[in-house]
Amino acid sequence: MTKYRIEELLKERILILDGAMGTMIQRLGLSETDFRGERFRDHGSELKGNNDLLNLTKPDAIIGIHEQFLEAGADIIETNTFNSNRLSQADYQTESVTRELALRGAQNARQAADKWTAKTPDKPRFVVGIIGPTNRALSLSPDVNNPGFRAVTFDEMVAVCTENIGGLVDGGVDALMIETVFDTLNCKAAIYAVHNYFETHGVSLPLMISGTISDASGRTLSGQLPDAFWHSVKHGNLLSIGLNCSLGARELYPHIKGLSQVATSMISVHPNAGLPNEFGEYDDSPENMAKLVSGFARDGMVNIVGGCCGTTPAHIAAIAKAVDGLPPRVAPARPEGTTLCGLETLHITKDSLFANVGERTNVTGSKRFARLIKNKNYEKALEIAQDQVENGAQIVDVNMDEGMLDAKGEMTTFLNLLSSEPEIARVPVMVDSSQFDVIVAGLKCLQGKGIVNSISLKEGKDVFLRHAREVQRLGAAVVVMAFDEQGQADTMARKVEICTRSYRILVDELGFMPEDIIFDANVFAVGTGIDAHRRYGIEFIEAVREIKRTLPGALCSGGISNVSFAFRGNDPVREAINSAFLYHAINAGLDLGIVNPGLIAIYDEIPKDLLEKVEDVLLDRREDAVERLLEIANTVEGSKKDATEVQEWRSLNVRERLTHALVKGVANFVDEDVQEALQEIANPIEVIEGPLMDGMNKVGELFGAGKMFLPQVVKSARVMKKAVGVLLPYIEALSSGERRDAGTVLLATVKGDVHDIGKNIVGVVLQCNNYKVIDLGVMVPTEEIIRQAKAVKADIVGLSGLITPSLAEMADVAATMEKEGFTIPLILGGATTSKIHTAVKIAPNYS
Ligand code: THG
Repeated sequence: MTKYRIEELLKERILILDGAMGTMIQRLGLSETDFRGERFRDHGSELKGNNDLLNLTKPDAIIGIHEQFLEAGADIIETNTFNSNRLSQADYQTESVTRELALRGAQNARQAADKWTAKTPDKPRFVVGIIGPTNRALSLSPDVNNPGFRAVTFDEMVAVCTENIGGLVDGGVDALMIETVFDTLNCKAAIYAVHNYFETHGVSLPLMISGTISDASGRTLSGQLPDAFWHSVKHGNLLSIGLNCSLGARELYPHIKGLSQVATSMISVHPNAGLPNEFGEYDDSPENMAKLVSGFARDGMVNIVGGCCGTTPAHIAAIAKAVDGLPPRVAPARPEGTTLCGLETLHITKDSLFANVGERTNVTGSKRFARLIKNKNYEKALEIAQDQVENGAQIVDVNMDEGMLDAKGEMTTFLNLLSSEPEIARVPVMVDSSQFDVIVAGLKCLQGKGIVNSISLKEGKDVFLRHAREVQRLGAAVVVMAFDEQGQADTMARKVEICTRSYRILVDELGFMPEDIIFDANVFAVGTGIDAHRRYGIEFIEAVREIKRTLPGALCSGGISNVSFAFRGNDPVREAINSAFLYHAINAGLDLGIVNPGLIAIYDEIPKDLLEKVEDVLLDRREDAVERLLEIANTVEGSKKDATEVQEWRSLNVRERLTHALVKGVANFVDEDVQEALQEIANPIEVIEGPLMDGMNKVGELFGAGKMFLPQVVKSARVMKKAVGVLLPYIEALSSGERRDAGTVLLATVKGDVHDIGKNIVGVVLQCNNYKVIDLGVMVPTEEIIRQAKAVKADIVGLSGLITPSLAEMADVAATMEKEGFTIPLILGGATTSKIHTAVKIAPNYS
């Protein structure tokens, strides 16, 4: 059911947005006196260039421009309010008229639109109120020496937007558009302001968002990829999302395509008239631009099209004509699973096994992190976050709850610093605190879609609802603990009861997306010697199974290291308990877990006698389980165990040692072992194809069976890379002899994916076999692969990817190759690829 007229029309056809206001105003050649009018004759500072001021001082000029665009065929016109906010008006010392600028801007556009609706009643015209990005960024520091500094706060930005929104709504706009978003956090503040305004004023209008891409990196100024941008703002209940400005239509194509594939709202695009020439002018002709923009429509990617900088009524008329009769894009269905993001996206689906959350950036969970924060050594504290990400953490948990710390201040400082580290900010953040105001402070620093850890019914339903609503407005997923007015649940029945009640409240009363709910059924310590604790492991695992079965869409998580608290000080035993627990919990359906990513033993590698005793405790299998584990716990004590174990595996033969090093991710003996293997095998390629691939196959097998986790695989891959590095000079020496040309292979890791170790190894092997390999690197968009495949006359294209969304990218490359008339082989590889998926989903795209 549609709520607004504009929504109805968007189902029928592509709507036309107007062109650039700024360029049109420039053409009028107005003077300082014109800008001032009577009212600002004696204003203290220069006013020329304050285009929004013309809403008051030259309304007829503005209405005239609106009319020209309406005449050209625009269905939707944008108010002249790009800078009608206090921060931008401060440049002209005209802050005091901010609200009036927005109000009059809306009224001027309204007047023009109504006049044209009356003229052409079969073609109603709409006014969209423009909320500009302001001149400050919430995710970026203006001071290079102080990356944690911010020139504005989230709450200030909300207040600034609210004033703007109030004027626009009172002026009678039909919709709002948060435009030219260069920093997603600014946009999230604007969304917050819009929804808050609607709620407090009892109004509701469609909301549109249009971001801008800064440069060839294809990212926003604050570093996000377009799909991450969508997932960060989708909570805004949007009529449309799109891109405008910065680049011309040609350069925007792949980014609009990316957005179009993920966004379930309408898609808009209003590009510049090309890229600026050396004089800073936009000179793409109406015909050329119309051809490009109608190409978007022909490819089924857009619902709303128009122009930005440099576009005139002639451009809009040409675009309107070119898309006339072309069908509007049909949005994809909402995908199954949960998508979170930092600068890049993380999808958690039924098939994604398990996502690990790094626990180390927690002042109560790590003495070292606590000490660094207390000493304000943020640089080293950030390294802990970075180490976790390097070790495979897909999310980082941040907790600053400590009596002696200003938790709110530390959370803000640390998260602001973290946003300036692209290697860490890649991943989503889990804001962990028992104080809700600390959580809110944390969310106000995140441009991506993060996770709140946690809320619960502990203080009753009203508080729960209030907290949940705030989380929803700030666009985060939420961990809900199995905790209610009666306390923390420790039996399966109570855990399920509380989670079910929480689910019903969130979904039924607040319209919470089930996939944004993550239940934590409480991981408590086992092996404490207290009888009441004996079933803690089982109760958790069974609760997970039941929650996953009965509460559709919701995820399950847990603090894994809690389970082994009773064995503090004995890391090998803790590692074994944690890993065995994780293994069983994942089999029961656990989707994510808070872990120490550098310290998870491989389930299959836990010594059998230890595993048996650990599982006796975890699964409560024997009366004397704890005593028996304690008995052997002393014999597997830390240093002793490590020393003997080291000697043991070092006495294996060289092939077995290499396999062991790969599976365990031990890099320190790689050099000598590879050299020794080379003595034995002589041919470096056979070293790769023999013992090294044997090891990697074992890793693949264990990973596939859920007995190894991503952090461990990443470590293995690193060992492999090191081993290949040792062999490379030998391989090069080999192949420098006479060389037959076997053909050219173009390799790339597809867009959205950064994993390349496997692909690099394949490249080396191919080169050894006399292929010329051209490696395009990681995150390569379809267009680039196609362009290069043509340019280098590739004989084979090889695509690589490790994560689930890469599969869809591969299908896209295949379909595009078909469209472009390629007939050469396409080969695929990577952890998530499979024979069946390739046969069913990819092969049909490419004949
Ligand atoms: N559920 C949810 N959130 C949580 C937890 C949970 N957050 C915190 C915690 N539990 C998960 N994080 C940790 C972090 C560290 C440890 C355990 C759980 C840990 N630390 C070592 C110790 O205390 O022995 C510290 C050693 C050191 O100082 O380095 O075990 O359950 N939603």
